[in-house]
Amino acid sequence: MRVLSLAGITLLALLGCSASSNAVATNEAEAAQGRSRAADAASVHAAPTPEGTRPFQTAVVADFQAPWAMTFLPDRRMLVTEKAGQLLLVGADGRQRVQVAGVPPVDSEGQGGLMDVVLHPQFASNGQVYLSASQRGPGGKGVVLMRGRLVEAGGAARLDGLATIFRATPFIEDSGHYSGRIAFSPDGQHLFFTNGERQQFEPAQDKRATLGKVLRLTPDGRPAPGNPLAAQGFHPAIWSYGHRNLLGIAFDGAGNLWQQEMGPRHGDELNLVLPGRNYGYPRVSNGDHYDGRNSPDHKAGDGYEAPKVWWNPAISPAGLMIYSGSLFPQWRGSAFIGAMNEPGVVRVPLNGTSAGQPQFWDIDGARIREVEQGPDGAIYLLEDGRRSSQGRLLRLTPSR
Ligand SMILES: [Ca+2]
Ligand SMILES: [Ca+2]
Repeated sequence: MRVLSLAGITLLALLGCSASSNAVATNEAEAAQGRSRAADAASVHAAPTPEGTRPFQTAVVADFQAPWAMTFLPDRRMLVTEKAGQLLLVGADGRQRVQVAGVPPVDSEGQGGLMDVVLHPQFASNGQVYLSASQRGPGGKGVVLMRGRLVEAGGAARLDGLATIFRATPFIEDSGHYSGRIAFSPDGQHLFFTNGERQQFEPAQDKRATLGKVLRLTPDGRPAPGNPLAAQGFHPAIWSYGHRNLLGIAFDGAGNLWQQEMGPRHGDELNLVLPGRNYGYPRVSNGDHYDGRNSPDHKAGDGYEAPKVWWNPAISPAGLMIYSGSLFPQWRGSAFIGAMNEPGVVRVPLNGTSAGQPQFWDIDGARIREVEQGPDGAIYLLEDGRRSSQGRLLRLTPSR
């Protein structure tokens, strides 16, 4: 039985597809720590769509070693990060690829590595590329934001002047929950950067830590002037807080900011991000702590911002894209989220600031790490490259 929960309404849906009685609910944190816990409910794929009646067909474009994120260049080529630290410039057909030089070593232990890659909104004129990665430094490890200029010459590519422009604080000795997702505001004036709570719980509520937060920065990596909590003694970069492991952030066509995060056990969330709001972790969650402790659920009037959608059992979300293309006109405005524990991809219809019932597709059993919209309107998925997935880049186009 799957509990699908939408903005305050809990739907108990016994969905007609094969239930696995020994399903194991592992969130990425647990996988990294080598432990897992049996699900208390059989794993049932939500809204199963039988093969053959799917609205899309899938083609393999390329394959990678544990890819983490990707973005498209204006000329339709792609930049793809691999967890171990490679940044690859890949041809639009997936065939040619060159390793981009100039990326410093990253700490790829546990959940760490080279993470997100995003272009400056004026990339066509300034060539600026933003990367996030985990690095070692005073106090332990943390996620950092880097920026450099993509330069190509003689068939080679490099990032010129790559510099670290923001560091999460504090650094700690742990290799989990870095988050590290990046999104530019539609006006190009602000860069939103996610910092996970590093499996330390309380930093998500700590005013001075950037951990467990959505940050709003200038394109140069400084705390953006006018952030909503700075006058109350919070770190000046903080936009919202009380988050856990934020592995997707994106603006919709109306300028609303959305974010998804791996919650505690069975508390994965899709949130509408509002300035200055507290999203509750670790005080409240519709999931519960992995050590068995109860976490009070969100309820009206508790002072915490509740998720628009949550998942029980957990899906372990990764990547977030809000579709605006022409190939799937019926899906314009929908959020797409990769899923790793229940491997596949999820579509969440958005209507203004509310969310509808999610739709789930199994993609050959692959854990999906990243979701991207191509310049052609196709939907691109990067497999996680572990367990049931091979690290391939898949292209989804409408079924013929
Ligand atoms: Ca991306
Ligand atoms: Ca709870």
